[in-house]
Amino acid sequence: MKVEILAALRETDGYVSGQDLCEKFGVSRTAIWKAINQLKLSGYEIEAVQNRGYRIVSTPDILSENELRSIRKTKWLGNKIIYEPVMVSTNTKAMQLAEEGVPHGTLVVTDKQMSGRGRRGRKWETPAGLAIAMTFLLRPDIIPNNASMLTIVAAMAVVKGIEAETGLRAGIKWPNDVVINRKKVCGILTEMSAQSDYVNHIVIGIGINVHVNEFPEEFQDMATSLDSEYGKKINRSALIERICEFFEDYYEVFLQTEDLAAFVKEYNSYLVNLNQSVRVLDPKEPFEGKARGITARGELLVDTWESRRLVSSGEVSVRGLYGYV
Ligand code: BT5
Repeated sequence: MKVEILAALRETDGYVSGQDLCEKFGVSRTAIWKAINQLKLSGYEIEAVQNRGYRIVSTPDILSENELRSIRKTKWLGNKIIYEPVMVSTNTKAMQLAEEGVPHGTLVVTDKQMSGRGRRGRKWETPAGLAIAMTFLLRPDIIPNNASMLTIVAAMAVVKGIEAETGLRAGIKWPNDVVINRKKVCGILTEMSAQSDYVNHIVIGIGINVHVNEFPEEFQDMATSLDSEYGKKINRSALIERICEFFEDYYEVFLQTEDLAAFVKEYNSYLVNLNQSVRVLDPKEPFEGKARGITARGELLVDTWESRRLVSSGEVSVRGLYGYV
């Protein structure tokens, strides 16, 4: 009932009378009063005024299943929400849950990852209470080769979510880093369980530095957080909800063609590498050139002095010639 009470209080800017809440949920005034007190104990500031009722004054920046459910506007993403304060990794958890049969659209969220993962065995830092670490579990009917394009779909949803929530215009460093002022604010890791021609499930993990203000030395020059770029505190649940809404819409568009044809233009408008000199860290043969945007399959077009090359995301990283971007 706490979820429903929160949602009811949010429906209006003014007060909701205790009587209305009793009638709506078919419970006693005492039951409502108890639920409101529990919400207060979890950090919600709720004002109670005689003869007027209850009003929500402020929402704490806590991640919880109740909070996420009470603000949820999506159709299917987050139909099931798994929240735990600490997880090894939301991607690992989502993979396990997928094997256990949890439905398409499940959202896995934590406050702290003990062993968050980046690509190719790298680490991802998620300090307690300061970041977003979440994973979408999907069971799409697509061919496995097309799955990596979903990383790009997710990166766009993150950029749009950040913009909607803060007005900040983030960019994307191909393929999966969301950056602000040339520093990384978000990383995305897509993993899959598949047969040769059939996807069992895909998990898309998104890590965002929200309030983090200290980073390990090895990447402190390359990393930033939303709060420090925005200059104000951002509510993590609200941002999660925004990103989910954008992802859901984009994902449905993606499924129509199973490629990024509909997104190329918009993605390229976010691409911080566009028309920049880049170094392609191909393990076999690194090379340099000018990045010219992505193809409908998500590959990066790079013009070298002699030819145009297509770079696919599985194999390589791209760096600016003089730094991370
Ligand atoms: C990524 O890898 O950027 C993908 C990160 C995905 C993290 C999410 S969190 C939820 C889900 N569960 C998981 O276990 N993972 C996903 P990559 O492009 O390989 O970048 C990794 C590199 O980024 C590291 O080697 C560090 O240099 C740097 N890094 C690590 N933590 C960072 C942070 N919090 N902010 C900025 N950079 C970071």
